[in-house]
Amino acid sequence: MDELAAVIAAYFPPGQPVTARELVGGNINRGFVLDDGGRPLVVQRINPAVFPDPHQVVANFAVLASHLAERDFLVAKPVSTLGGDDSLQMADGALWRAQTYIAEHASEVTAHPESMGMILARFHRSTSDLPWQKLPPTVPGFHDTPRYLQETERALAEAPKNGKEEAELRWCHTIIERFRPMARYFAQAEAAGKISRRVTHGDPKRENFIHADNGHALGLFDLDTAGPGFLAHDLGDCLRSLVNPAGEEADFEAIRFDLDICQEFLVGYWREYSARNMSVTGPPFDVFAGLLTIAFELGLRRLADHLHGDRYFRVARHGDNLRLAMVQFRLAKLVAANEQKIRALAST
Ligand code: GN1
Ligand code: MG
Repeated sequence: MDELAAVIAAYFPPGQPVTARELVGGNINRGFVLDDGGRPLVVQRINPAVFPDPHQVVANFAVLASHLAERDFLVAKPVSTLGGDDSLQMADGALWRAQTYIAEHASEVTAHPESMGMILARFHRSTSDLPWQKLPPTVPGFHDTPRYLQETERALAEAPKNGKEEAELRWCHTIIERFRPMARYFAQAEAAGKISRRVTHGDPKRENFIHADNGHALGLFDLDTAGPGFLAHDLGDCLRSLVNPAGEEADFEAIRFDLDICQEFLVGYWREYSARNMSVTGPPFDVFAGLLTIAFELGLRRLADHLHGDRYFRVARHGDNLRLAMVQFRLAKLVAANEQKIRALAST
């Protein structure tokens, strides 16, 4: 890949050979760990099909990383090119940026939900004094559930009938019918003045936690979608990823909902939240609604992308986005079936 050679030349002095290892797991940006035997770097190509202004991603990262570092919250730090630039622009419009490398232990250790709850609460506490206006949105309409619903329904209506996916698409349709009322829940709460925007992480899934060797969470990766949002969305996004221990890539049949994990996470979150007397604006966090909405929304986003020909989420083969949509829809059903238990946990 010629582009990668140009990136290496921009960040490493000539002389030492540099090894490159591709990071797996990112759905949007391609990333590599580059190492010349000194200090490894993570470089990423910001996908302009998803982030219309990749420079905004770089700018937000600088603002948030320095804000968090001043509060001793562990995040990677931006790294400039040898020439002192914050990113590297390619002739075709793509933008590469670099950050310090922090080892990813998450897949090798048993995750510790209570510590993840504490870390997410610390992130929220640490950003409670950062005005959200300092982090303009990097993905237009991110977490605008009614918009995703509309786009998905339009794509479904235009999908060829009697295709080989007919049974799957019909099943998705019944799920959408069932959960459609949820799509407006947060928009209505905001319009009614019940919740307000603040800085959120935007993607606090299991894979985005930095872990110690013993499995305890220490900090967060991936500030690309950090910006104005609702706390309940962050809580819901984190929980949707944690309460399904099989993972979002697992087979449909393997998906389950683990109430104990949900409880452990919330114990950690509330402990950190109340111990530090965090000041937040807005009403009580609706954990159940956040969890259900985000699982449903991610299902909609995957399904729409499948029907549009996989333009947003990187997948190995066509069909994967449909399968991953069905995983989220199944999770949404399991969450709904556990509503009373989740509400009981969230209110203790
Ligand atoms: C995407 O690229 P990645 O894996 O960090 C997506 C998130 C989803 C996530 C699901 C910009 O994140 O919203 O929750 O996939 N990011 C964007 O795994 O859409
Ligand atoms: Mg992300």
